[in-house]
Amino acid sequence: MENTHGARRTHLWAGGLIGLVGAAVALGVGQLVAGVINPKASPVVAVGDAAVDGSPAAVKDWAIRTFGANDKLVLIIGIVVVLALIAIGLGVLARRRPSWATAGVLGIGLVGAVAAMGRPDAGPLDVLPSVLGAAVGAWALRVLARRAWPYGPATAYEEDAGRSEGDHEETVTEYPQAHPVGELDRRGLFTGVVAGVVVAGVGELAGRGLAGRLNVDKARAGVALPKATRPLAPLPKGVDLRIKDLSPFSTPNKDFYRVDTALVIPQVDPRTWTLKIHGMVDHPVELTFADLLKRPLMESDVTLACVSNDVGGPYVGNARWLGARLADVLRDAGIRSGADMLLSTSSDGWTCGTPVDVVMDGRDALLAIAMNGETLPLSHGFPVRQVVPGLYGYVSATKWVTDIKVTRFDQDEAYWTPRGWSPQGPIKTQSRIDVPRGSSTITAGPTTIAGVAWAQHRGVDAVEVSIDKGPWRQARLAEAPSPDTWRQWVLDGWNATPGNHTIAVRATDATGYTQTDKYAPPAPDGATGWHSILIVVK
Ligand SMILES: Nc1nc2c(c(=O)[nH]1)N[C@H]1C(S)=C(S)[C@@H](COP(=O)(O)O)O[C@H]1N2
Ligand SMILES: [Mo]
Repeated sequence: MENTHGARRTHLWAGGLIGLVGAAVALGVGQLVAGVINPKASPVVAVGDAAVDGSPAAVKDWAIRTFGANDKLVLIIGIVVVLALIAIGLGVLARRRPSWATAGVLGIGLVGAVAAMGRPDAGPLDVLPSVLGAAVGAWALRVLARRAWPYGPATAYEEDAGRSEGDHEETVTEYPQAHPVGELDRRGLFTGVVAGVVVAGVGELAGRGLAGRLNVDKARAGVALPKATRPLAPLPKGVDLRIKDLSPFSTPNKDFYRVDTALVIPQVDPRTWTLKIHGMVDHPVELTFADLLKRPLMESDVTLACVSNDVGGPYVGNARWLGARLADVLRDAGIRSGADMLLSTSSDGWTCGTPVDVVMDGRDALLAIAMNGETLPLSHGFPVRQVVPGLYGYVSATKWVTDIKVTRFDQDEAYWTPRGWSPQGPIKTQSRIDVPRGSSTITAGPTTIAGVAWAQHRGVDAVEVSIDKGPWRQARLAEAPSPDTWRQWVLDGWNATPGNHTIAVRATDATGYTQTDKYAPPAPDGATGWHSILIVVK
Protein backbone atom coordinates (compact mmCIF):
# COMPACT_ATOMS: atom_id res chain seq x y z
CA MET A 1 0.00 0.00 0.00
CA GLU A 2 1.26 3.47 -0.91
CA ASN A 3 1.43 6.29 1.55
CA THR A 4 0.26 9.81 0.79
CA HIS A 5 3.73 10.81 -0.16
CA GLY A 6 4.06 7.84 -2.54
CA ALA A 7 0.85 8.80 -4.26
CA ARG A 8 2.50 11.91 -5.57
CA ARG A 9 5.20 9.89 -7.29
CA THR A 10 4.76 9.97 -11.01
CA HIS A 11 5.04 6.23 -11.77
CA LEU A 12 6.33 6.89 -15.26
CA TRP A 13 6.92 3.18 -15.83
CA ALA A 14 3.21 2.43 -15.32
CA GLY A 15 2.33 5.13 -17.84
CA GLY A 16 4.77 3.68 -20.36
CA LEU A 17 3.40 0.21 -19.77
CA ILE A 18 -0.24 1.14 -20.39
CA GLY A 19 0.90 3.04 -23.50
CA LEU A 20 2.58 -0.09 -24.86
CA VAL A 21 -0.42 -2.28 -24.04
CA GLY A 22 -2.81 0.24 -25.62
CA ALA A 23 -0.68 0.22 -28.79
CA ALA A 24 -0.62 -3.58 -28.81
CA VAL A 25 -4.42 -3.63 -28.55
CA ALA A 26 -4.63 -1.11 -31.43
CA LEU A 27 -2.32 -3.20 -33.63
CA GLY A 28 -4.08 -6.46 -32.70
CA VAL A 29 -7.48 -5.04 -33.62
CA GLY A 30 -5.97 -3.51 -36.78
CA GLN A 31 -4.53 -6.89 -37.77
CA LEU A 32 -7.87 -8.59 -37.11
CA VAL A 33 -9.81 -6.10 -39.25
CA ALA A 34 -7.12 -6.30 -41.96
CA GLY A 35 -7.47 -10.07 -41.90
CA VAL A 36 -11.13 -9.66 -42.79
CA ILE A 37 -10.70 -6.88 -45.34
CA ASN A 38 -7.21 -6.93 -46.86
CA PRO A 39 -3.92 -8.06 -45.26
CA LYS A 40 -2.02 -5.26 -46.99
CA ALA A 41 -4.20 -2.68 -45.18
CA SER A 42 -2.81 -3.75 -41.79
CA PRO A 43 -1.49 -0.54 -40.19
CA VAL A 44 2.18 -1.51 -39.92
CA VAL A 45 2.28 -2.94 -43.44
CA ALA A 46 0.48 0.10 -44.88
CA VAL A 47 2.90 2.51 -43.19
CA GLY A 48 5.81 0.33 -44.30
CA ASP A 49 4.56 0.31 -47.89
CA ALA A 50 4.20 4.08 -47.81
CA ALA A 51 7.73 4.34 -46.43
CA VAL A 52 9.05 2.13 -49.24
CA ASP A 53 7.26 4.12 -51.94
CA GLY A 54 7.94 7.50 -50.39
CA SER A 55 11.58 7.16 -49.43
CA PRO A 56 14.20 8.58 -51.80
CA ALA A 57 15.86 6.17 -54.22
CA ALA A 58 19.19 6.66 -52.44
CA VAL A 59 17.69 5.42 -49.16
CA LYS A 60 16.16 2.37 -50.83
CA ASP A 61 19.45 1.67 -52.54
CA TRP A 62 21.30 1.90 -49.31
CA ALA A 63 18.75 -0.35 -47.58
CA ILE A 64 19.02 -3.02 -50.28
CA ARG A 65 22.81 -2.87 -50.15
CA THR A 66 23.06 -2.84 -46.37
CA PHE A 67 20.35 -5.26 -45.34
CA GLY A 68 19.99 -7.30 -48.53
CA ALA A 69 17.03 -9.64 -48.42
CA ASN A 70 16.33 -8.54 -44.82
CA ASP A 71 15.60 -4.93 -45.84
CA LYS A 72 11.84 -5.41 -45.36
CA LEU A 73 12.19 -7.03 -41.95
CA VAL A 74 14.46 -4.19 -40.82
CA LEU A 75 11.89 -1.65 -42.00
CA ILE A 76 9.05 -3.36 -40.11
CA ILE A 77 11.16 -3.58 -36.95
CA GLY A 78 12.03 0.10 -37.32
CA ILE A 79 8.36 1.06 -37.61
CA VAL A 80 7.41 -1.03 -34.57
CA VAL A 81 10.22 0.53 -32.49
CA VAL A 82 9.16 4.08 -33.42
CA LEU A 83 5.55 3.18 -32.67
CA ALA A 84 6.55 1.72 -29.28
CA LEU A 85 8.40 4.91 -28.32
CA ILE A 86 5.40 7.05 -29.28
CA ALA A 87 3.12 4.66 -27.37
CA ILE A 88 5.23 4.99 -24.21
CA GLY A 89 4.99 8.78 -24.49
CA LEU A 90 1.23 8.69 -24.99
CA GLY A 91 0.83 6.29 -22.07
CA VAL A 92 2.68 8.65 -19.74
CA LEU A 93 0.47 11.47 -21.04
CA ALA A 94 -2.68 9.40 -20.52
CA ARG A 95 -2.46 9.71 -16.74
CA ARG A 96 -2.76 13.46 -16.51
CA ARG A 97 -4.02 14.52 -19.92
CA PRO A 98 -6.21 11.63 -21.09
CA SER A 99 -7.84 13.59 -23.89
CA TRP A 100 -4.45 14.58 -25.34
CA ALA A 101 -3.37 10.95 -25.28
CA THR A 102 -6.63 9.95 -27.03
CA ALA A 103 -6.03 12.60 -29.68
CA GLY A 104 -2.48 11.29 -30.12
CA VAL A 105 -3.63 7.69 -30.63
CA LEU A 106 -6.29 8.76 -33.13
CA GLY A 107 -3.67 10.86 -34.93
CA ILE A 108 -1.42 7.80 -35.34
CA GLY A 109 -4.45 5.89 -36.64
CA LEU A 110 -4.98 8.64 -39.19
CA VAL A 111 -1.38 8.22 -40.40
CA GLY A 112 -2.04 4.51 -40.88
CA ALA A 113 -5.31 5.20 -42.71
CA VAL A 114 -3.70 7.72 -45.06
CA ALA A 115 -0.88 5.25 -45.76
CA ALA A 116 -3.39 2.47 -46.47
CA MET A 117 -5.35 4.70 -48.86
CA GLY A 118 -2.16 5.73 -50.65
CA ARG A 119 -1.64 2.21 -51.99
CA PRO A 120 -2.23 1.94 -55.72
CA ASP A 121 -4.68 -0.95 -55.27
CA ALA A 122 -6.42 0.49 -52.20
CA GLY A 123 -10.16 0.14 -51.69
CA PRO A 124 -12.25 2.46 -49.48
CA LEU A 125 -12.51 -0.20 -46.75
CA ASP A 126 -8.73 -0.18 -46.35
CA VAL A 127 -8.95 2.72 -43.86
CA LEU A 128 -10.85 0.52 -41.40
CA PRO A 129 -7.96 -1.48 -39.88
CA SER A 130 -6.15 1.72 -38.85
CA VAL A 131 -9.28 3.66 -37.84
CA LEU A 132 -10.90 0.88 -35.83
CA GLY A 133 -7.55 -0.19 -34.36
CA ALA A 134 -6.84 3.37 -33.20
CA ALA A 135 -10.37 3.83 -31.80
CA VAL A 136 -10.20 0.63 -29.75
CA GLY A 137 -6.59 1.41 -28.76
CA ALA A 138 -7.58 4.88 -27.51
CA TRP A 139 -10.46 3.41 -25.53
CA ALA A 140 -8.18 0.71 -24.08
CA LEU A 141 -5.68 3.35 -22.99
CA ARG A 142 -8.38 5.27 -21.08
CA VAL A 143 -9.65 2.10 -19.41
CA LEU A 144 -6.10 1.14 -18.41
CA ALA A 145 -5.40 4.61 -17.04
CA ARG A 146 -8.59 4.48 -14.96
CA ARG A 147 -7.69 1.04 -13.62
CA ALA A 148 -4.15 2.09 -12.74
CA TRP A 149 -5.20 5.32 -11.04
CA PRO A 150 -8.76 4.69 -9.87
CA TYR A 151 -8.60 7.51 -7.30
CA GLY A 152 -8.01 10.18 -9.86
CA PRO A 153 -4.91 11.60 -11.52
CA ALA A 154 -2.19 13.10 -9.39
CA THR A 155 -2.88 16.64 -10.52
CA ALA A 156 -6.38 16.41 -8.99
CA TYR A 157 -4.87 15.59 -5.60
CA GLU A 158 -5.64 18.94 -4.04
CA GLU A 159 -8.92 19.63 -5.82
CA ASP A 160 -10.75 16.41 -5.48
CA ALA A 161 -10.06 14.74 -2.17
CA GLY A 162 -13.53 13.34 -1.55
CA ARG A 163 -13.93 11.17 -4.59
CA SER A 164 -12.85 7.87 -3.03
CA GLU A 165 -14.82 5.78 -0.59
CA GLY A 166 -18.20 7.39 -1.17
CA ASP A 167 -19.71 5.67 1.92
CA HIS A 168 -17.53 7.58 4.29
CA GLU A 169 -17.90 10.93 2.68
CA GLU A 170 -18.59 12.62 5.98
CA THR A 171 -15.54 11.30 7.75
CA VAL A 172 -12.84 11.53 5.09
CA THR A 173 -12.31 15.20 5.70
CA GLU A 174 -11.14 14.46 9.22
CA TYR A 175 -8.97 11.38 8.71
CA PRO A 176 -6.34 10.48 6.19
CA GLN A 177 -7.91 8.71 3.26
CA ALA A 178 -7.47 4.96 2.79
CA HIS A 179 -6.68 5.63 -0.88
CA PRO A 180 -5.15 8.98 -1.56
CA VAL A 181 -5.92 10.56 -4.90
CA GLY A 182 -3.27 9.67 -7.46
CA GLU A 183 -2.35 6.38 -5.80
CA LEU A 184 -1.32 3.62 -8.16
CA ASP A 185 -3.57 0.56 -7.99
CA ARG A 186 -1.09 -2.15 -8.89
CA ARG A 187 -3.69 -4.90 -8.95
CA GLY A 188 -6.00 -2.92 -11.25
CA LEU A 189 -3.06 -2.10 -13.51
CA PHE A 190 -1.94 -5.72 -13.60
CA THR A 191 -5.33 -7.18 -14.48
CA GLY A 192 -5.88 -4.47 -17.09
CA VAL A 193 -2.51 -5.16 -18.69
CA VAL A 194 -3.19 -8.91 -18.80
CA ALA A 195 -6.59 -8.33 -20.39
CA GLY A 196 -5.05 -5.95 -22.92
CA VAL A 197 -2.27 -8.37 -23.85
CA VAL A 198 -4.83 -11.16 -24.33
CA VAL A 199 -6.99 -8.97 -26.60
CA ALA A 200 -3.91 -7.91 -28.60
CA GLY A 201 -2.66 -11.48 -28.96
CA VAL A 202 -6.03 -12.89 -30.00
CA GLY A 203 -6.49 -10.08 -32.54
CA GLU A 204 -3.04 -10.64 -33.99
CA LEU A 205 -3.40 -14.41 -34.28
CA ALA A 206 -6.98 -14.35 -35.57
CA GLY A 207 -6.03 -11.65 -38.09
CA ARG A 208 -3.15 -13.73 -39.38
CA GLY A 209 -5.35 -16.79 -39.57
CA LEU A 210 -7.97 -14.91 -41.57
CA ALA A 211 -5.29 -13.48 -43.89
CA GLY A 212 -4.08 -17.03 -44.42
CA ARG A 213 -7.40 -18.09 -45.92
CA LEU A 214 -6.43 -15.98 -48.96
CA ASN A 215 -3.22 -17.93 -49.13
CA VAL A 216 -2.60 -19.16 -52.65
CA ASP A 217 -0.04 -21.80 -51.69
CA LYS A 218 -2.65 -24.47 -52.23
CA ALA A 219 -3.66 -23.11 -55.61
CA ARG A 220 0.00 -23.04 -56.59
CA ALA A 221 0.50 -26.64 -55.50
CA GLY A 222 -2.52 -27.57 -57.64
CA VAL A 223 -1.11 -26.15 -60.87
CA ALA A 224 -0.39 -28.95 -63.34
CA LEU A 225 2.58 -27.60 -65.25
CA PRO A 226 2.33 -28.41 -68.96
CA LYS A 227 5.41 -29.69 -70.74
CA ALA A 228 7.20 -27.26 -73.01
CA THR A 229 6.02 -27.35 -76.62
CA ARG A 230 9.65 -26.70 -77.46
CA PRO A 231 11.67 -28.31 -74.66
CA LEU A 232 15.33 -27.42 -74.29
CA ALA A 233 18.00 -30.08 -74.17
CA PRO A 234 19.29 -30.70 -70.66
CA LEU A 235 22.18 -28.42 -69.77
CA PRO A 236 25.55 -29.70 -70.94
CA LYS A 237 27.85 -30.77 -68.10
CA GLY A 238 30.37 -28.19 -69.22
CA VAL A 239 28.31 -25.24 -67.99
CA ASP A 240 29.30 -25.94 -64.42
CA LEU A 241 32.94 -26.14 -63.34
CA ARG A 242 31.83 -27.54 -59.97
CA ILE A 243 34.23 -25.49 -57.94
CA LYS A 244 33.54 -25.16 -54.24
CA ASP A 245 32.02 -21.76 -53.32
CA LEU A 246 31.65 -20.76 -56.99
CA SER A 247 28.04 -19.76 -57.84
CA PRO A 248 26.45 -22.81 -59.48
CA PHE A 249 25.41 -22.27 -63.11
CA SER A 250 21.75 -22.85 -62.18
CA THR A 251 20.71 -20.88 -59.13
CA PRO A 252 18.33 -22.97 -56.99
CA ASN A 253 15.00 -21.17 -56.49
CA LYS A 254 15.50 -21.00 -52.74
CA ASP A 255 18.82 -19.17 -53.22
CA PHE A 256 17.62 -16.87 -56.01
CA TYR A 257 17.91 -13.20 -55.06
CA ARG A 258 14.67 -11.37 -54.45
CA VAL A 259 14.23 -7.67 -55.10
CA ASP A 260 10.85 -5.93 -55.10
CA THR A 261 8.87 -3.23 -53.34
CA ALA A 262 6.30 -5.64 -51.85
CA LEU A 263 6.25 -5.87 -48.03
CA VAL A 264 3.67 -8.63 -48.16
CA ILE A 265 4.14 -11.06 -51.02
CA PRO A 266 1.16 -10.55 -53.36
CA GLN A 267 -1.27 -13.47 -53.17
CA VAL A 268 -2.62 -13.80 -56.68
CA ASP A 269 -5.14 -16.56 -57.26
CA PRO A 270 -4.48 -18.19 -60.64
CA ARG A 271 -8.21 -18.94 -61.02
CA THR A 272 -9.05 -15.24 -61.08
CA TRP A 273 -5.78 -13.92 -62.58
CA THR A 274 -6.03 -12.20 -65.93
CA LEU A 275 -3.57 -10.29 -68.07
CA LYS A 276 -5.00 -7.34 -69.97
CA ILE A 277 -3.13 -6.05 -72.99
CA HIS A 278 -4.43 -2.70 -74.16
CA GLY A 279 -3.43 0.81 -75.23
CA MET A 280 -1.90 1.25 -78.69
CA VAL A 281 -3.18 -2.09 -80.02
CA ASP A 282 -5.71 -3.10 -82.69
CA HIS A 283 -7.51 -5.68 -80.52
CA PRO A 284 -7.20 -5.47 -76.72
CA VAL A 285 -6.61 -8.94 -75.26
CA GLU A 286 -7.49 -10.41 -71.89
CA LEU A 287 -5.84 -13.74 -71.06
CA THR A 288 -6.73 -16.10 -68.23
CA PHE A 289 -4.19 -18.45 -66.68
CA ALA A 290 -5.86 -21.35 -68.51
CA ASP A 291 -5.53 -19.44 -71.81
CA LEU A 292 -1.84 -18.93 -71.13
CA LEU A 293 -1.21 -22.62 -70.37
CA LYS A 294 -2.82 -23.55 -73.69
CA ARG A 295 -0.40 -21.41 -75.69
CA PRO A 296 2.85 -22.84 -77.06
CA LEU A 297 5.27 -22.90 -74.16
CA MET A 298 9.03 -22.68 -74.47
CA GLU A 299 11.95 -23.09 -72.12
CA SER A 300 14.82 -20.65 -71.90
CA ASP A 301 17.91 -20.24 -69.74
CA VAL A 302 18.10 -16.60 -68.71
CA THR A 303 20.21 -14.82 -66.12
CA LEU A 304 18.37 -12.04 -64.26
CA ALA A 305 20.30 -9.12 -62.83
CA CYS A 306 19.30 -6.17 -60.68
CA VAL A 307 20.39 -2.65 -61.54
CA SER A 308 20.95 -1.95 -57.81
CA ASN A 309 23.87 -4.35 -57.79
CA ASP A 310 27.12 -2.65 -57.04
CA VAL A 311 30.23 -4.01 -58.79
CA GLY A 312 30.68 -7.56 -57.47
CA GLY A 313 27.20 -7.54 -55.91
CA PRO A 314 24.95 -10.53 -55.22
CA TYR A 315 21.70 -9.63 -57.06
CA VAL A 316 22.12 -11.84 -60.08
CA GLY A 317 20.92 -15.39 -60.67
CA ASN A 318 20.31 -17.85 -63.45
CA ALA A 319 17.29 -20.09 -64.03
CA ARG A 320 15.55 -22.18 -66.68
CA TRP A 321 12.21 -20.47 -67.28
CA LEU A 322 9.09 -21.93 -68.89
CA GLY A 323 6.61 -19.57 -70.49
CA ALA A 324 4.74 -18.23 -73.47
CA ARG A 325 6.41 -15.89 -75.90
CA LEU A 326 5.43 -12.33 -75.04
CA ALA A 327 5.97 -11.25 -78.67
CA ASP A 328 3.33 -13.75 -79.92
CA VAL A 329 0.76 -12.48 -77.43
CA LEU A 330 1.51 -8.90 -78.44
CA ARG A 331 1.23 -9.82 -82.13
CA ASP A 332 -2.27 -11.20 -81.44
CA ALA A 333 -3.19 -7.82 -79.98
CA GLY A 334 -1.59 -6.00 -82.92
CA ILE A 335 0.82 -3.28 -81.83
CA ARG A 336 0.13 0.04 -83.53
CA SER A 337 2.97 1.92 -85.15
CA GLY A 338 4.54 4.59 -82.97
CA ALA A 339 4.31 2.52 -79.79
CA ASP A 340 7.73 2.03 -78.22
CA MET A 341 6.98 1.06 -74.59
CA LEU A 342 5.26 -1.77 -72.75
CA LEU A 343 4.10 -0.40 -69.42
CA SER A 344 3.48 -3.51 -67.35
CA THR A 345 1.78 -3.40 -63.95
CA SER A 346 1.82 -5.95 -61.13
CA SER A 347 -1.14 -6.89 -58.97
CA ASP A 348 0.21 -4.54 -56.28
CA GLY A 349 0.59 -1.59 -58.59
CA TRP A 350 4.34 -1.61 -59.33
CA THR A 351 5.07 -0.54 -62.91
CA CYS A 352 7.82 -1.27 -65.38
CA GLY A 353 8.65 0.17 -68.82
CA THR A 354 10.10 -2.20 -71.44
CA PRO A 355 11.12 -1.22 -74.98
CA VAL A 356 8.79 -2.78 -77.59
CA ASP A 357 11.62 -3.36 -80.09
CA VAL A 358 13.61 -5.42 -77.57
CA VAL A 359 10.66 -7.71 -76.82
CA MET A 360 9.82 -8.09 -80.54
CA ASP A 361 13.40 -8.70 -81.84
CA GLY A 362 13.21 -12.50 -81.54
CA ARG A 363 14.89 -12.99 -78.16
CA ASP A 364 13.22 -15.22 -75.56
CA ALA A 365 11.04 -12.60 -73.86
CA LEU A 366 8.58 -14.67 -71.84
CA LEU A 367 5.45 -14.56 -69.79
CA ALA A 368 6.95 -17.13 -67.43
CA ILE A 369 5.01 -19.59 -65.30
CA ALA A 370 7.81 -21.84 -64.04
CA MET A 371 11.37 -21.54 -62.79
CA ASN A 372 13.86 -24.41 -62.77
CA GLY A 373 11.12 -26.96 -63.39
CA GLU A 374 8.93 -25.74 -60.56
CA THR A 375 5.76 -23.62 -60.67
CA LEU A 376 6.85 -20.01 -60.15
CA PRO A 377 7.45 -19.43 -56.42
CA LEU A 378 5.15 -16.81 -54.85
CA SER A 379 8.10 -14.53 -54.14
CA HIS A 380 9.23 -14.70 -57.76
CA GLY A 381 5.90 -13.67 -59.26
CA PHE A 382 3.35 -16.49 -59.15
CA PRO A 383 1.32 -17.04 -61.23
CA VAL A 384 2.97 -15.11 -64.09
CA ARG A 385 5.98 -12.85 -64.51
CA GLN A 386 7.91 -11.32 -67.36
CA VAL A 387 11.46 -12.39 -68.21
CA VAL A 388 13.41 -10.50 -70.88
CA PRO A 389 17.05 -11.46 -71.46
CA GLY A 390 19.41 -8.48 -71.64
CA LEU A 391 17.46 -5.96 -69.56
CA TYR A 392 17.81 -5.21 -65.85
CA GLY A 393 14.90 -6.48 -63.78
CA TYR A 394 13.46 -3.03 -63.06
CA VAL A 395 12.69 -2.48 -66.76
CA SER A 396 11.68 -6.00 -67.71
CA ALA A 397 10.97 -8.62 -65.06
CA THR A 398 7.51 -7.67 -63.72
CA LYS A 399 6.36 -10.26 -61.17
CA TRP A 400 2.65 -10.85 -60.53
CA VAL A 401 2.02 -9.12 -63.87
CA THR A 402 -1.65 -8.35 -64.58
CA ASP A 403 -1.64 -5.53 -67.11
CA ILE A 404 0.40 -4.46 -70.12
CA LYS A 405 -0.34 -1.09 -71.67
CA VAL A 406 1.22 -0.56 -75.07
CA THR A 407 2.31 3.07 -75.03
CA ARG A 408 5.17 5.49 -75.59
CA PHE A 409 8.14 6.44 -73.39
CA ASP A 410 7.25 10.11 -73.93
CA GLN A 411 3.73 9.52 -72.60
CA ASP A 412 4.15 7.16 -69.65
CA GLU A 413 6.60 6.70 -66.81
CA ALA A 414 7.35 3.51 -64.83
CA TYR A 415 7.81 3.23 -61.04
CA TRP A 416 11.57 3.81 -60.82
CA THR A 417 11.87 6.60 -63.39
CA PRO A 418 10.76 9.53 -61.20
CA ARG A 419 12.90 8.00 -58.44
CA GLY A 420 16.14 8.66 -60.22
CA TRP A 421 16.63 5.61 -62.44
CA SER A 422 16.98 5.64 -66.21
CA PRO A 423 13.86 4.80 -68.27
CA GLN A 424 16.07 2.41 -70.30
CA GLY A 425 18.13 -0.32 -68.67
CA PRO A 426 20.16 -2.68 -70.87
CA ILE A 427 22.40 -4.90 -68.71
CA LYS A 428 26.04 -3.84 -68.65
CA THR A 429 28.83 -6.38 -69.12
CA GLN A 430 30.00 -7.47 -65.67
CA SER A 431 32.23 -10.02 -64.00
CA ARG A 432 32.60 -11.10 -60.39
CA ILE A 433 35.16 -13.03 -58.34
CA ASP A 434 33.48 -15.65 -56.12
CA VAL A 435 36.55 -17.66 -55.08
CA PRO A 436 38.50 -16.81 -53.02
CA ARG A 437 36.08 -14.64 -51.02
CA GLY A 438 37.04 -10.98 -50.83
CA SER A 439 38.87 -10.04 -47.60
CA SER A 440 39.44 -13.69 -46.70
CA THR A 441 42.62 -15.28 -45.46
CA ILE A 442 43.95 -18.27 -47.42
CA THR A 443 46.98 -20.50 -47.16
CA ALA A 444 49.95 -20.11 -49.49
CA GLY A 445 50.32 -22.43 -52.47
CA PRO A 446 48.44 -23.23 -55.68
CA THR A 447 45.13 -21.30 -55.58
CA THR A 448 42.03 -21.43 -57.75
CA ILE A 449 40.47 -18.09 -58.69
CA ALA A 450 36.95 -18.39 -60.10
CA GLY A 451 33.76 -16.47 -60.65
CA VAL A 452 30.97 -15.59 -63.05
CA ALA A 453 30.63 -13.05 -65.87
CA TRP A 454 27.53 -11.87 -67.71
CA ALA A 455 26.56 -9.79 -70.73
CA GLN A 456 23.04 -11.04 -71.43
CA HIS A 457 21.99 -11.39 -75.05
CA ARG A 458 25.47 -10.44 -76.24
CA GLY A 459 27.38 -13.24 -74.53
CA VAL A 460 30.72 -13.35 -72.72
CA ASP A 461 33.74 -13.99 -74.97
CA ALA A 462 36.65 -13.63 -72.58
CA VAL A 463 37.51 -13.10 -68.93
CA GLU A 464 40.87 -11.88 -67.69
CA VAL A 465 42.36 -11.72 -64.23
CA SER A 466 45.08 -9.44 -62.93
CA ILE A 467 46.93 -10.13 -59.69
CA ASP A 468 48.56 -7.23 -57.87
CA LYS A 469 48.02 -5.03 -60.94
CA GLY A 470 50.19 -7.41 -62.99
CA PRO A 471 49.52 -8.45 -66.61
CA TRP A 472 46.05 -9.70 -67.54
CA ARG A 473 45.83 -13.48 -67.67
CA GLN A 474 43.18 -15.32 -69.66
CA ALA A 475 40.73 -17.27 -67.53
CA ARG A 476 39.24 -20.53 -68.79
CA LEU A 477 35.53 -20.20 -69.59
CA ALA A 478 32.84 -22.76 -68.85
CA GLU A 479 30.31 -23.47 -71.59
CA ALA A 480 27.19 -21.34 -71.90
CA PRO A 481 24.00 -22.67 -73.54
CA SER A 482 23.16 -19.27 -75.04
CA PRO A 483 24.28 -15.65 -74.87
CA ASP A 484 21.44 -15.00 -72.40
CA THR A 485 23.14 -16.60 -69.40
CA TRP A 486 26.11 -15.87 -67.26
CA ARG A 487 29.29 -17.87 -67.70
CA GLN A 488 31.54 -19.35 -65.07
CA TRP A 489 35.29 -18.77 -65.38
CA VAL A 490 38.38 -20.06 -63.60
CA LEU A 491 42.06 -19.21 -63.42
CA ASP A 492 44.15 -22.16 -62.29
CA GLY A 493 47.76 -22.22 -61.35
CA TRP A 494 48.26 -19.10 -59.33
CA ASN A 495 50.88 -19.78 -56.71
CA ALA A 496 49.82 -17.62 -53.79
CA THR A 497 52.75 -16.26 -51.78
CA PRO A 498 52.42 -14.97 -48.19
CA GLY A 499 51.33 -11.35 -47.89
CA ASN A 500 48.45 -9.17 -49.09
CA HIS A 501 47.25 -9.48 -52.67
CA THR A 502 44.65 -7.81 -54.85
CA ILE A 503 42.83 -9.69 -57.57
CA ALA A 504 40.87 -7.89 -60.28
CA VAL A 505 38.70 -9.28 -63.08
CA ARG A 506 37.32 -7.92 -66.34
CA ALA A 507 35.17 -9.47 -69.06
CA THR A 508 34.91 -8.89 -72.78
CA ASP A 509 31.55 -9.48 -74.41
CA ALA A 510 30.78 -10.81 -77.89
CA THR A 511 30.55 -7.30 -79.33
CA GLY A 512 34.26 -6.92 -78.45
CA TYR A 513 33.58 -4.50 -75.61
CA THR A 514 35.88 -4.89 -72.58
CA GLN A 515 34.65 -3.69 -69.20
CA THR A 516 35.87 -0.23 -68.29
CA ASP A 517 37.79 0.26 -65.05
CA LYS A 518 35.96 3.57 -64.58
CA TYR A 519 33.69 3.15 -61.57
CA ALA A 520 30.05 4.20 -61.86
CA PRO A 521 27.52 3.65 -59.07
CA PRO A 522 24.32 1.63 -59.67
CA ALA A 523 22.11 4.70 -60.23
CA PRO A 524 20.87 5.69 -62.73
CA ASP A 525 21.47 2.79 -65.14
CA GLY A 526 23.83 0.20 -63.66
CA ALA A 527 27.29 0.10 -62.07
CA THR A 528 30.53 -0.16 -64.03
CA GLY A 529 34.08 -0.92 -62.98
CA TRP A 530 36.24 -3.96 -62.30
CA HIS A 531 35.49 -6.21 -59.37
CA SER A 532 38.61 -6.26 -57.27
CA ILE A 533 39.23 -8.07 -53.99
CA LEU A 534 41.90 -7.98 -51.33
CA ILE A 535 43.06 -11.24 -49.73
CA VAL A 536 45.58 -12.19 -47.11
CA VAL A 537 47.82 -15.20 -47.78
CA LYS A 538 49.44 -16.94 -44.81
N1 LIG B 1 5.86 -6.62 -59.17
C1 LIG B 1 7.17 -6.36 -59.12
N2 LIG B 1 7.99 -6.95 -60.01
C2 LIG B 1 9.31 -6.70 -59.97
C3 LIG B 1 9.86 -5.82 -59.02
C4 LIG B 1 8.97 -5.20 -58.10
O1 LIG B 1 9.37 -4.40 -57.24
N3 LIG B 1 7.63 -5.51 -58.18
N4 LIG B 1 11.22 -5.60 -59.01
C5 LIG B 1 11.97 -5.88 -60.22
C6 LIG B 1 13.39 -5.90 -60.00
S1 LIG B 1 14.11 -4.40 -59.62
C7 LIG B 1 14.15 -7.02 -60.18
S2 LIG B 1 15.83 -6.93 -60.16
C8 LIG B 1 13.51 -8.32 -60.41
C9 LIG B 1 13.99 -9.34 -59.41
O2 LIG B 1 13.34 -10.55 -59.62
P1 LIG B 1 13.45 -11.69 -58.52
O3 LIG B 1 13.01 -11.08 -57.21
O4 LIG B 1 12.61 -12.81 -58.98
O5 LIG B 1 14.90 -12.07 -58.45
O6 LIG B 1 12.11 -8.24 -60.32
C10 LIG B 1 11.52 -7.14 -60.93
N5 LIG B 1 10.11 -7.32 -60.89
MO1 LIG C 1 16.28 -4.66 -59.67
